[in-house]
Amino acid sequence: MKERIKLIKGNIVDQEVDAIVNAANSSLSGGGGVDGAIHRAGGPSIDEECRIIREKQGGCPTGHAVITGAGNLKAKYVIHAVGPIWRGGNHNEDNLLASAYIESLKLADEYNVKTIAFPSISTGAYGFPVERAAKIALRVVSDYLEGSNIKEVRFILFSDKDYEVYSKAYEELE
Ligand code: AR6
Repeated sequence: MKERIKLIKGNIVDQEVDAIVNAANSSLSGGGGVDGAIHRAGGPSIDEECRIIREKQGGCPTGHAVITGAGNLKAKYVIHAVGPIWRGGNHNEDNLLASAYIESLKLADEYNVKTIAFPSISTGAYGFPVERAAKIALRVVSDYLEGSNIKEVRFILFSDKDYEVYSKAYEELE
């Protein structure tokens, strides 16, 4: 289902989609990168909802995702996905990254989301090599879409380099 995937160079907070995905951490306590940008643009209600989830279930384990409203953003929801910290590649990082994408998509389907935008999860502060991450992300999303009602998945790439890497992986995707 690669035809339902779009690659866009830009800032995730500007996307007009039903849901945007945050590259969060397991304590859901905010941070830099995508997380900082989303919390800044979305306003305090997102942080407040994250705090309630944290109190209820103690955060969000790596490879999982939780959903909140999107405050002042154009989207309806923010899906907070927790990707793995890169530790050399032999610590289940590939599966945990795949899982972060799949769990986000499952939540999206549950909430009847038709359009969703992902950042390149784990490839910033968490250090996952972007070439490897791009292949995994595009493969699992494309496979997942076969059985899903989601109409469009956007990957929002922040740099020219990341856009090129994802474009190459997209071309190679069957
Ligand atoms: N829109 C789209 N992509 C962006 C944006 C943006 N506004 N800002 C950065 N990127 P990162 P991670 C790119 O570090 O590696 C946070 O502190 C960025 O260039 O945001 O999963 C959290 O709280 C990179 O390519 O996420 C966690 O503690 C990609 O998004 C930790 O960082 C992901 O970079 C998560 O680290």
